[in-house]
Amino acid sequence: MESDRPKKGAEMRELTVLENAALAIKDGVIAWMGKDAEAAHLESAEVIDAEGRLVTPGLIEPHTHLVFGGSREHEIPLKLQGVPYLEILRQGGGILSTVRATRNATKAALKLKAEKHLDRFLSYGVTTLEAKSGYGLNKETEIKQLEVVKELNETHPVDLVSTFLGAHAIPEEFQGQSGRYLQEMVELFPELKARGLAEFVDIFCETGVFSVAESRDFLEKAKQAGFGLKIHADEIDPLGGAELACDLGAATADHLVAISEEGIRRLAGSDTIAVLLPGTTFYLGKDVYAPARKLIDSGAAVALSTDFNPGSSVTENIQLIMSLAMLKLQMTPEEIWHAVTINASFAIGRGEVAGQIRVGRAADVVIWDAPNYHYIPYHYGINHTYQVLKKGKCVYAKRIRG
Ligand code: IZC
Ligand code: ZN
Repeated sequence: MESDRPKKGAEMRELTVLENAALAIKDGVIAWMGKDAEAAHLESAEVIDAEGRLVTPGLIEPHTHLVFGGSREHEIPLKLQGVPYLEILRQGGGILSTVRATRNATKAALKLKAEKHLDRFLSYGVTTLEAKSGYGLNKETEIKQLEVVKELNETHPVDLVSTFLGAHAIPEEFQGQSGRYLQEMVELFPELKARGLAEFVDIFCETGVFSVAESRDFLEKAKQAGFGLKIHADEIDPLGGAELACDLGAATADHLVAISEEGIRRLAGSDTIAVLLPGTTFYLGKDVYAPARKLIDSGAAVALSTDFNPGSSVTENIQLIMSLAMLKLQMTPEEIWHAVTINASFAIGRGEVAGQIRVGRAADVVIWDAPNYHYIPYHYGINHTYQVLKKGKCVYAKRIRG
């Protein structure tokens, strides 16, 4: 999948498979790859025999709400009664319920909990992951969340990329005053930049949350302050979030279930990556999924993600998302592998360092308990990882009994 830019449209099906291959790792970096038969000249301190298993780049997860307090299983009865996601939020539940729990949690408790989720992502083959704030909705707690991401990045094997999502909802104390609230969040930009607490700024552009006009103004200020841009766009209602992402040169437009024809055309002609989250559509019980085929067939670059969060997609299993992409988005296995590796890496500003097995790059690779790459989305709902290597070191291994 070697490429210096994301793969767009039909390029997402150009996948090279080396059969009977070997990979040499030196000082955590990929030093050589080729046919096993040609590897005899390599001196090695340690040999890992993959015994015919599939080896791929470590997976890149480009959209998670990793750090939060509490959980929302108490909202299951409302969900089952058919109360929509945005209505639960309007009643002060949903995101706002998680905000209360996150404000009440200590930093140490948040970190311990986020670390558990991160360990689980790693076990599923993720070696680089984006994490958003957005459950503080005040200066102090947003910073507390972002500090957790920064500290975990220093200690945990998974590399983290941090996104400021202070514009995730309007907190109770600012109801009816979204403009004043966004101004508060803009005031955080200098500190976030100075302390390296966020690389990207994101906003939930949706009916009853933030309008397209508010999102444009907020993201323009973020761009001026030097952040990369992301948008929760056209998830539930077709407001024009995808078009806005293109206007602003955003790195990604995420969700896109309700994207317009014009939005598809604009994305296909832009450098903005479409991040699709079919696990969310599944978990919200919707029948209509994002138009992945139209996006790819029009020439857009697509990435995939769990959208891991305590409300609308409660799973760290990115392999399950690969199955949903096959079954519900009609993506081919080749497209799916691009969407969880190279395209996802470019979606979070790591296209130059992660997402590809390439000589000179960090050896972030997964050995799969699977005979070929079609097999992962095919055998669904379980974990296929055999070993996960981060910078050449085994950081996860499947336990077989005992
Ligand atoms: O906590 O519900 N969609 N934000 C926008 C979310 C889902 C996360 C949540
Ligand atoms: Zn999200």
